[in-house]
Amino acid sequence: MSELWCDAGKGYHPASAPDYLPVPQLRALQLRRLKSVTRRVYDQVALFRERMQARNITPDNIKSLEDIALLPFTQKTDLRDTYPFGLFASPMSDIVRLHASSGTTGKPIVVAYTKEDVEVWTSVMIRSFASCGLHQGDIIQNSYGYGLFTGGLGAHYGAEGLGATVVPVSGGNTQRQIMLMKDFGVTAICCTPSYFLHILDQCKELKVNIRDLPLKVGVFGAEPWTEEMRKRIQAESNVEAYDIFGLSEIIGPGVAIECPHHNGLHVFEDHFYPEIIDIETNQPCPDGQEGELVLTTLTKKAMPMIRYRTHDISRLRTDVCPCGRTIRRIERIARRSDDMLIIRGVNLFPSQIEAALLTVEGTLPHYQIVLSRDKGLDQVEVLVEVTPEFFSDRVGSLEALRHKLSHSIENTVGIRAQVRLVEPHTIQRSEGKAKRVIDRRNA
Ligand code: DLL
Repeated sequence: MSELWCDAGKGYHPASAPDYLPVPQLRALQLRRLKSVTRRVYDQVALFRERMQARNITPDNIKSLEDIALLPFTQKTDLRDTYPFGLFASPMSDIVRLHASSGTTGKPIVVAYTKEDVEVWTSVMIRSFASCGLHQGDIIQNSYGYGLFTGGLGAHYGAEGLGATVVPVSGGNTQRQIMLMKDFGVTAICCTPSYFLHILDQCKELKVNIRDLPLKVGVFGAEPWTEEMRKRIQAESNVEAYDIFGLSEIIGPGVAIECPHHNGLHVFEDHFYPEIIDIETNQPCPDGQEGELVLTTLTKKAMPMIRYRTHDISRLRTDVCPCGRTIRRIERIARRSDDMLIIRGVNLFPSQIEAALLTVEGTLPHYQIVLSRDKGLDQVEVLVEVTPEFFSDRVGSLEALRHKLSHSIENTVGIRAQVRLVEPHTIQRSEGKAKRVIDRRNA
């Protein structure tokens, strides 16, 4: 891609990155690209053309960035309905990669990349790693799954492009991961936050003191996690935990990442245009208001997405970040609109339970929420692992801890949940995205 600013393989030069473009220049670039992507989908993809025609608009109607609101939304169901290749805007001969995301039901959704798309993806991952302070000379263990999941290859290309050394270990075989970390002098790790917790656990079992290793940065994402979880991770290791966000439909990892100030995730908005919309009205929200994140790919060739509804809940921050990046930030994504559990009329998100549990001392950061129905009434049971000391202690202290947790949940979410304290390693560990909720209500 001619506008690629980074010199793959030769390291990273932050000052030349689009992260720091003066805002008027950035907006002008976005508008140019929005016009061009709108033209591309109108000409190449029947679904987009028909939807625009139904609204009586053509690409010529896009005269300002605000005009994006004229364009129709795209949903996950659109990808399912056009499975596998119906939204492609490039001929198959130009497509160099396919990825797929396993849906919970039925067919997966398929995403495609041209050579230029892979270059853009690499460039946003280079910018992501650079934002975490990584550079040539770092040894990056990539424990995101390789394969159809975008995490593995996305991080891999970015780490190589940065000029760092990649250890492409993928997920699983945790003991070997720890051995490699130790023997290779790994300085950074990429994985889901829940998998990193598992690695921390295993280090203890193997009597490896993670603080003795040169590991200093964790690039954690692909699932919601809380500030409380970050505190736990950082308290147990010397790792500075960075939140990275992305989704297959848009590109994979590298849509947004934290900088060292950890006050929101900078969106690479020269490629991915963010909007927040009100879930009730579907209208754009003013900056700062919470709503659903909607993303438009400004440069994707193979499979552009127009106003894709992520279902991820966030808000856009426009206050200046001390790091100097001019690209806007989204607040960390702690929940999805479709993650919401309605329990006895109360709305509840798994991340609220996580926050409530982890503020209480004695808990381990491993939990699971089990929903069931008794005589027509929804019941919530929260399983949480507690430190071995509590189990070896008197029964009284276990009971006191249970009460504390129950109160903490009630104070945070407003419902009374059954808390079951379980021994360490009782809850199944995941190598990728953790399964936090087991819903047995319709069993
Ligand atoms: O999870 C891409 C990715 C890989 C991101 C590695 C970061 C690191 P999908 O499998 O398509 O893609 O899942 C996308 O995961 O809509 C969010 O709901 C959730 N998600 C991803 N990153 C975060 C994060 C990859 N940092 C879906 N915080 C998204 C919260 C996240 N949720």
